[in-house]
Amino acid sequence: MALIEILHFPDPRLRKKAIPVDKVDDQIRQTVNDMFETMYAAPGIGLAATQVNIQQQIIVIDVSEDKSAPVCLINPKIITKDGEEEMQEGCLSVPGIFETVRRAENITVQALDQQGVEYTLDAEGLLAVCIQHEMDHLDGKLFVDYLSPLKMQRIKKKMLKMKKLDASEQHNGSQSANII
Ligand code: GNR
Ligand code: NI
Repeated sequence: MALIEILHFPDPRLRKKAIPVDKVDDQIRQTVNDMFETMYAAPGIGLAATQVNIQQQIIVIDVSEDKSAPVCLINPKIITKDGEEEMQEGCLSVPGIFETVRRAENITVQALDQQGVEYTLDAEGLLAVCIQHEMDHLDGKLFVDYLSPLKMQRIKKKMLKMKKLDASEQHNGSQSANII
């Protein structure tokens, strides 16, 4: 098992489109395990392969409070969606930003599990929102894309500023970072 580095907006690699997995083999299963570990460590309720610079259609999710409901979606397809719902969203690739996004309320999704077995999942509430958020990632899309251009620009500036600060702290060492 290993933690994988999560890319941050506006990294252009977050815009790459994932390709379908053609065979769920041991290497894919290893990637899924590493993604679960990375998601739980973050901590987050979902992670798409795109966020860890892997361009394959792999998603891991756990919306439970006690890590008791791991869900793996490989090559997911939304079969039906209905209703509308607004929810405050966040993203591990856009840390510290929380904004309201409107999505379908109920979805049915078909995917392969970690064993490569096809299954169908009916989802509502947070799980439905999370699946749609993760499927957007596989398509190179981020939740900030739904915001106004002004808001998006502000977030981009904030992220670039944070990255600069991070880099200078790395350069100066943690001692100087601590006394700020
Ligand atoms: O951890 C996460 N929380 C979250 C909250 C509301 C809507 C979506 C999410 S997904 C996010 C993890 C993440 O960035 N997945 O791509
Ligand atoms: Ni995200």
